[in-house]
Amino acid sequence: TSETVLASLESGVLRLTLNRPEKLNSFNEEMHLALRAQLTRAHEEDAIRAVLLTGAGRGFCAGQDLGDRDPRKGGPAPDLGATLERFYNPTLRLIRTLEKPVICAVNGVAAGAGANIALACDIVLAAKSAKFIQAFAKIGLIPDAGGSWSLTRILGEPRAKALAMTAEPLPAERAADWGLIWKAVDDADLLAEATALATSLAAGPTLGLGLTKRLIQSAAGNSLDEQLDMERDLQRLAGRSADYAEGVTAFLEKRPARFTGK
Ligand code: T3D
Repeated sequence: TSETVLASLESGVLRLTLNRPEKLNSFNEEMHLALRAQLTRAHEEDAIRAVLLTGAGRGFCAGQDLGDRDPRKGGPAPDLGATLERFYNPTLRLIRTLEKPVICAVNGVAAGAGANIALACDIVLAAKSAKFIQAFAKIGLIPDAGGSWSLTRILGEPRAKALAMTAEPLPAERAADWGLIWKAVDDADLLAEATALATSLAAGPTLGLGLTKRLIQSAAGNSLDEQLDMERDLQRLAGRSADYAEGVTAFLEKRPARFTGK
């Protein structure tokens, strides 16, 4: 366990709080490994049926801790390709391949890889005061942590390029208007609203929600025929789940469904 990521499990929701507030929750190696360990746990434990990711203090995450990249300390230039492969890319893949809902509550500024980790989550809520900043251009880097992929797919090239090249902060409400996130909410309501959403999803048909995630993430890379085949195959799986039987029974008995996630 590490203090850099606070973890608690309640009502099926694994709440993960990035916790280096004095550095706006920027990533050092310890926080990377702690987050990865928790996401791995979310893959493995059946009791975890949703993940809620947020940040401690006034920021969500300011990306890489640049104190760990200080060129004035001397030595050869770092191999940032290697650090992406070792630290950021596994985290991105763990979020995208987790077949359970991942909710992100962006409580404040989300910059660099911090912004793009938020955008990799399934449902993103942001405090109205939060901003998304593709900060990379300010320090001569390129958008990473999946940002070049997600921004382009969600927003298209014109907005993706302008955000990435100018590093202009994108306020939460505009991010919601552009369809980059699910919604912007009043700061005071963010955590309660995100927790309620995560709790409700954690009580949902986890297997079906996981297959839904897989299906929707495949759509952009598939033809309609491929996607129809995939819908057929995954609906076959969903149709064999206990939660489908329970959902239909509950409907016919005019009562709320009691899903087990299987
Ligand atoms: O290296 C690799 O492995 C490759 C991967 C790269 C991925 C990346 O994410 S590259 C992008 C790195 N991130 C940035 O460039 C963002 C840097 N931060 C900022 O531009 C600003 O802090 C913000 C716009 C995010 C917020 O501004 P503001 O004015 O609200 O806060 P602040 O005063 O700048 O920051 C508060 C404190 O957090 C401050 O410390 P201090 O002066 O109070 O002791 C600041 O230095 C610290 N902080 C913020 N971001 C980082 C950071 N310290 C280290 N690294 C940071 N990224």
